[in-house]
Amino acid sequence: MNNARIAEVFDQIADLLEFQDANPFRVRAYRNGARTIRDYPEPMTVVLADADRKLTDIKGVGKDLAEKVAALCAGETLPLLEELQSQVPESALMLMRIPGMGPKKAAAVFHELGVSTLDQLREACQAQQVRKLKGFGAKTEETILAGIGLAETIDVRMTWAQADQFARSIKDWMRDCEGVEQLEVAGSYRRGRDTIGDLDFLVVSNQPQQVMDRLAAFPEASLIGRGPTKISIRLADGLQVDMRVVPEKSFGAALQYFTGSKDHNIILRGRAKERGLKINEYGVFRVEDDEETFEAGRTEEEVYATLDLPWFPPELREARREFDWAAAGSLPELIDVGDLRADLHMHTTETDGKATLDEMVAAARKRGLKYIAITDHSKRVTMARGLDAQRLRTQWKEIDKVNDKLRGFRVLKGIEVDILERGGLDLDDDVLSESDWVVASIHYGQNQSRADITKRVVDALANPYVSAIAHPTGRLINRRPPYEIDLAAVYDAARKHHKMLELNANPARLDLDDVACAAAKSRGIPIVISSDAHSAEGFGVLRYGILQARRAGLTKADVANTRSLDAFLKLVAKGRG
Ligand code: DGT
Ligand code: CA
Ligand code: CA
Ligand code: ZN
Repeated sequence: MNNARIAEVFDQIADLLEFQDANPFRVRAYRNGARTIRDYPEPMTVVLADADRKLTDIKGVGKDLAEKVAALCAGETLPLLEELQSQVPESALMLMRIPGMGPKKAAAVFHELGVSTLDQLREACQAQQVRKLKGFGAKTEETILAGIGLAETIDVRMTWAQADQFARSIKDWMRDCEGVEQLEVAGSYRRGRDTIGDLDFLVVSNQPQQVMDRLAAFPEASLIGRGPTKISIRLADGLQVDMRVVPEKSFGAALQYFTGSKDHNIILRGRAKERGLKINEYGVFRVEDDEETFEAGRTEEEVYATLDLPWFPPELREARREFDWAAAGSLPELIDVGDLRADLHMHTTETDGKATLDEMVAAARKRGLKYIAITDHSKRVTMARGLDAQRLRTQWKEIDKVNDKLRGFRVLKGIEVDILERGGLDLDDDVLSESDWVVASIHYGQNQSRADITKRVVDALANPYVSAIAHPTGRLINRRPPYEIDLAAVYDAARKHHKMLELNANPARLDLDDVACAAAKSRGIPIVISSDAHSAEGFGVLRYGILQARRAGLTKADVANTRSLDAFLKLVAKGRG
């Protein structure tokens, strides 16, 4: 039972409670618990095994949640979950995954139209029955109809962060197998894609049977197929794991081949052919008069070298620009997590964060950051008890006091100001002008037209005090598609006003994504990689943001929060005119 799985169970309970119109505070307790545990840097099983620690010492985990975590880790099922599941048909759960739907609306179509499957819902939408329900309308009906397709493909791919937990537990499991000489995870996981279809393990060993037996014995897994040197299993959660066992002399070739991407490999095969060579998972071979001689295979470097290519960081192997860069000798030196000196988007207990200002500062310093910005929500976000001007100014006085005591670290006075549905910002310029840093974001009116949403964001960028747009497309992986937004217009506005765009590092957001970050970079727009932390552990997500930045080809210079405080503030000042 890993943290991702526990979080999923809690989210499921929250969904079911909400479907049944339960007390919102109860729902929120499970949602918050899910987020805390998902973000927590250590497995819950480790905390449980430590006699000196208690689960309830973790902020946001009360007695009730702690008992449930312990039960799940002990392999028990939760009576509450079973009870809720018996009351709601399984197919109805799919309904609430539809973008624009959520548990409340799902309950409405279920109770009032008797709809409990995606197909029935599609029919009801087509018959224009859904728009007649209270709280729905023609527009909502259209959104739902469009979202059904997405819901049907949901959960086919998991986020990188979820797959990472499984990759780690399999690595731990394989560590006890003596036959394993070397082990790597290849595929989309190694390339750092935002979502992962399956995990591809590669093992160097002279004892493939022993290695495969060990994987086959992974707890709760089922066998999909097995050959002389490869095996595929399915984990209890549905994730497929492929493993191939190769001899040492082929390791580099196999790692290269199974890291992909497929499109990158197709280009390599073409280059090999041009040189009278053949490349596959066993190595690079010279082909002469029907005879094949082994040229390279032990390391990826030597495989690439036979094709007159440099070694490519896996994140760049997408057949995008990497071969052009290699030809020009200008492969970018990709950013690393250690390059980050700051984090510029986070929340505290003043709104929906779980750690106080002091605790966030302590955690950031412990991580080695040099400066941070506190950006709690503004008042429009009522669910999070967003700040009005008065409460914000009070928080900033606290920040002044904290800064007075600190050496070599600075807390910037910030705010995540909401971009209102009708356009304009949730706080006036007079209070914004007293800040050090403002990120603006959309939380409401996400179903508006492309023209409306784009205008709201472009206008926000024109406000002199707004320095960056947070999570600019609003996507939530597997939950909500990006809103309709014309990113080209956003880039133009950011460039014109000398503003920055956020790469939100939350593994379910990763927004802007890699492609959009590369587009922003090509227009000279600085990117800020931010955690959007809601707890002291929340900074841990920064590495997921870094992976996407690397896939975008970003260097240290492309990311604003790698700069010294002075250089960063100069950049902010430029945008403030
Ligand atoms: P995923 O699992 O959908 O997230 O994406 P990948 O990239 O991990 O794809 P997967 O697991 O199907 O295969 C792993 C790698 O193996 C892939 O990136 C490249 C290589 N590969 C698989 N099938 C082919 C193929 O038909 N041709 C070539 N050239 N390479 C392949
Ligand atoms: Ca894969
Ligand atoms: Ca695979
Ligand atoms: Zn935020």
